[in-house]
Amino acid sequence: VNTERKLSASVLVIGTGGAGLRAAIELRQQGIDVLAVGKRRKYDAHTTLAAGGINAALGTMDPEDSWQQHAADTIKESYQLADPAIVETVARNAPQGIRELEEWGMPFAREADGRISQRFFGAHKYRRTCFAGDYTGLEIQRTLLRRASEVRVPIVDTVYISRLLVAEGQVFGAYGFDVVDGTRVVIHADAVILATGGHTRIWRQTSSRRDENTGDSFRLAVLAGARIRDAELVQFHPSGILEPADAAGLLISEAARGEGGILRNAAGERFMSRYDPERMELSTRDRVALAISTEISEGRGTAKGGVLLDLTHLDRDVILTRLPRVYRNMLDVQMLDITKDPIEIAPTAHYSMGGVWVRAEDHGTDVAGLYAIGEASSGTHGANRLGGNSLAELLVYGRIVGQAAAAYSQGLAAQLRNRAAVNEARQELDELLAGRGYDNVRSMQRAIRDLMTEHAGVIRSEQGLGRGLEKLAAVEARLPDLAVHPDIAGFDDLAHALDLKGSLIAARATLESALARRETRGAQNRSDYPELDPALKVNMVWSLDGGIEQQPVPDTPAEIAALELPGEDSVVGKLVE
Ligand code: FUM
Repeated sequence: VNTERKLSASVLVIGTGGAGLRAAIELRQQGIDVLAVGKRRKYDAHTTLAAGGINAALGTMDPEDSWQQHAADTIKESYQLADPAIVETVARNAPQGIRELEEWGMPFAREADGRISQRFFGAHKYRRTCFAGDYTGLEIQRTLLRRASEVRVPIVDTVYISRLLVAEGQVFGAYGFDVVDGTRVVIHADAVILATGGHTRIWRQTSSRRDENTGDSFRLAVLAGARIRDAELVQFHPSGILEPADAAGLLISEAARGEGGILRNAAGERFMSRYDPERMELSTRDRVALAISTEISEGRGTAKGGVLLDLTHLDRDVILTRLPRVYRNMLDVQMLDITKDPIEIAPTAHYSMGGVWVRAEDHGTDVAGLYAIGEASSGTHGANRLGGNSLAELLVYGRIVGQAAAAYSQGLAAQLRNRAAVNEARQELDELLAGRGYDNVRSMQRAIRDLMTEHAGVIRSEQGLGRGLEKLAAVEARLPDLAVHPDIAGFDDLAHALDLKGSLIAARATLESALARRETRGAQNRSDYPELDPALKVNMVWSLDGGIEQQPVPDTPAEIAALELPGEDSVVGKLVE
């Protein structure tokens, strides 16, 4: 253990995607000593995949828009499960987030007169989605990295954090290792910000790449004593590609429908007219995803098990300037020219709307000094996320959490250290590396992805979820036989073993919470409970040993509720089979 490297910072940020970077920038701007660490290269963070846009009520295209309307649309489409205080904070402050990005050089698409362009995304009353082609996340990541470098944020993007260091309910740092050479790292910090993403890689058809969104946040948080809110509320984006197998689930941005793309079944029928005749392809994501699943399961899908997204009627220039990534990706992975042929798609696990339980005011958790932001956190999206809201959320709360962690660090009377907590973290890695097992991570991850796809996909039932839990227990039982073999190439194998442990916890939290939510609401479609239950306007709050607590969601302020678009929070049109 003499090779352990000791690092320290006032605030440690874990995760170097958009959320982590925005928080770290804020901390540096406040003059705080910060360190940002990540398990994948900073130019390749998952944020770079965010495509179609970021929401803010700027009113550049539709001057009637307001932050209050943005909040009302978000709460309405969350099926009343979003925390109104969090939503208000995001909607009210999103325009400031956009202005900051502009100042830092973000190349937003603009109208001829210089206004920032805003386009329609599903279920928004007005055009409020700002964008940079369909590379919005990539440009945001580049912009934040430039700014981080200007304000001198130290970033180490080869460190895998295996444990948060906690004693007496207070965090004091984290433990991990360098994925290249295996050097152990003890990082002491007053406060820690978790920006470690979600858990959508535990489904087979997913818009997350290998080794990202593997449930790291769930594991780090619950082992530290924090809780998870609404793990079951996972957004299935309507459009992921079907093949090739190693790209299954790759996202086709909602911008494709925002720009006029049409969905058809194998018979050529524009089927959304049967599910949401008013909003059609721009209905809410949960409805479009379920409509597609229903078409497929009722035999109206294509032979490969998808439906068709047709852009061939769009102007070629629109495709090349506003959907360049979709155009290029489809040529790259399928040799398909989307100006000439439709794309075969099916729903893809896309976003963890639940995550670590956080307070509305500062995204603090149950553990003193521990904060969570971005996809790792929860409370903004409820049971159905509006596309474009997650990028807005990470900018707004990145700033707020940075300020809160700075204040916490500065107000701390004494710095905590605890040898037992460090020893426990050290021992976990020692044991994994000493293992003499014969089982392997990849096949266990595959087993998790298979069972989640089969039993916790777009449509769920008590029987299926129960079967999923049985299969999960069988995978958990294999863990003692896990083989971990770092090799000349590096310590990826150890990282993957820890990813697997995170995925096991995330899968359990998801299955148990989905079982407990006996209703159909947003992304949770229960074939055995096909109605929304007003008594379940609650968050399912899951902890490692404590099971699930149902927490009522606070009421929406009257000013915002009055702006919600008419229509019951009903399941009409969802056709759950
Ligand atoms: O479809 C998309 O471009 C995704 C956007 C989002 O999930 O926010």
